[in-house]
Amino acid sequence: MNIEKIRKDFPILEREVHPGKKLVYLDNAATSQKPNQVIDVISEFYRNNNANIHRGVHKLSEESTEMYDDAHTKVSKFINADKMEEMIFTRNTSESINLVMHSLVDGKLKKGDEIISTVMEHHSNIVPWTILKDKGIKVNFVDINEKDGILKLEQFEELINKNTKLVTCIHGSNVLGTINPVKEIGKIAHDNDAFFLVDGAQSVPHMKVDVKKMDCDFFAFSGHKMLAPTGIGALYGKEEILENISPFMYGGDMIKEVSLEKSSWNDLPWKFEAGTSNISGGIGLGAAVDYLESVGMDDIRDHEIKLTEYALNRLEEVDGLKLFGPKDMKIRGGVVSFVLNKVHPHDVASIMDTEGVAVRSGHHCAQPLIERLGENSTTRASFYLYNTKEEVDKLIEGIEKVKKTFRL
Ligand code: 7TS
Repeated sequence: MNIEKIRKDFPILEREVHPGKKLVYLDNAATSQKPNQVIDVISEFYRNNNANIHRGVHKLSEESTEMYDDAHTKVSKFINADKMEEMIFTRNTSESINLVMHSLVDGKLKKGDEIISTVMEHHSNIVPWTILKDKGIKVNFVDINEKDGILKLEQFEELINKNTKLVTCIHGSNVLGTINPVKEIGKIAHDNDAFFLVDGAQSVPHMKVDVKKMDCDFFAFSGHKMLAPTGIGALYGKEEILENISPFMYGGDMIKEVSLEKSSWNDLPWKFEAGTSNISGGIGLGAAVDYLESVGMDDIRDHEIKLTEYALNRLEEVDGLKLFGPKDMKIRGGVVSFVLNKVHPHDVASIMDTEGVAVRSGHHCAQPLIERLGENSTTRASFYLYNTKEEVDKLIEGIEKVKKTFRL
C-alpha cells in the first residue's frame, strides 16, 4: 500500500487545524474522511445526471436509476451477498437496526419472546431492543471478560432457550477494538431457530466481510465510516427472510399496487426503501466501495494491524496509562481506548486538539460497556487506511503534553 499516494486522495488531510498544526485525524471510528474519488462522483452526479429514480422514462431518470441500482450491486458484492435484492440502503447503521426491529415486531416477535445481545454493543444495538420491554419482550446480555474485553461465549449457550427469537452482536467493537467470532455466535442462534443480526459498522470499513460465510440473517453498516458521505447506510438481509417480513416504512416506491382498501409491496430491495432515496449518497457509497477495493481490503487490514500494534507498544510504555481491549491482533481492529491517571478524557482530547490531533473522548455511545469497564469515559484513537506511524508518534507526543500540563 502506498500511503503517500492514498493520502493525496484525501484533501482534508492537508488542513492545518491550528496555526502550524496539521490535522492528525484519529477519529475514524466516529466517521472517516472522504477521498476525491467519492467527492467527485457525487458532484458529477449533480452536475450531469440528477433526476429522481424508478419513475421517469426520460434520459436523466434512466441514468440516475442505473447508477443507484448499480451501487446496490457493488455494495452487495463487497460483502459477498448473493444479489442486490438482499441489499437495502438506509440512512445508517442505527436505521438499519431499527428497520429489523420494526419489521420483526410486526408479526415475528410476541410477548414472552427473548432476545440475546451483549454488553459490548453501541447504543444503536441496545436501545431498539430494550424498548420492547413494554411489549413483554426480554433482552439478555452476554458479558465480557474484563481482562481483555472479549465476550464470554459460553453465555450465549447458557442464555439461549426456546423463547429466543433473535441473537445479535457487534462485529468489531468501537471501544475495545475486539472482533467477535460472529460465525460461532450465528451457529448457536441458528441451532436454536433464532434470527442472527450483526452490527458491522466497525468491521466493513476495515476488513473483508463475507455475509455468506458468516451466515448471518441481517448485517447492518454505515457508509460514512467507510469513505462514503453521511446519510447513507445499508442493511443486508437474506432474501427469503426479507420476503417474509413486513416493510418498516410505507409510501412511495415501496409498493406494487395501491387501492383505497389495500396495497401490495414492491420487489426487493425497494419494498424497504420508501420515498425518494438518498440517491447521491448511494452512488457515493458505490464509489467508496470502488475505492476500497482498488486499495484492497486485506492490505487495509494489514496496515491497520501494524499501526495498532505500534500504537499499543508505544502506549504501554506511558506511565499511568490504562489500555482496554485484546492484545491479540487476530481479534482486534484499529481502535485504541485508554485512560490516563485521573485526567478526564475530555481534557486529554482538548489538549491533543491543540496539537492538531483529533481523538474522541466520552462513552462512545456504549455507556453500559464503559460502566462495565469501571470507567466514566475513555479517550479513543481509531485508525484508517490513510494514517501513518508518524501520526501515532503525534498521538504519543500529545499524551506527553497532557502529562506535562497536569504535572504527572
Ligand atoms: N454500531 C457501531 C459499532 C458503531 O461504532 C456506531 C457508531 C454505530 C453502530 C452507529 O452508527 P451510525 O452511523 O448509525 O451513527 N459509532 C460511533 C463512534 O464510535 N463514535 O461516533 C460514532
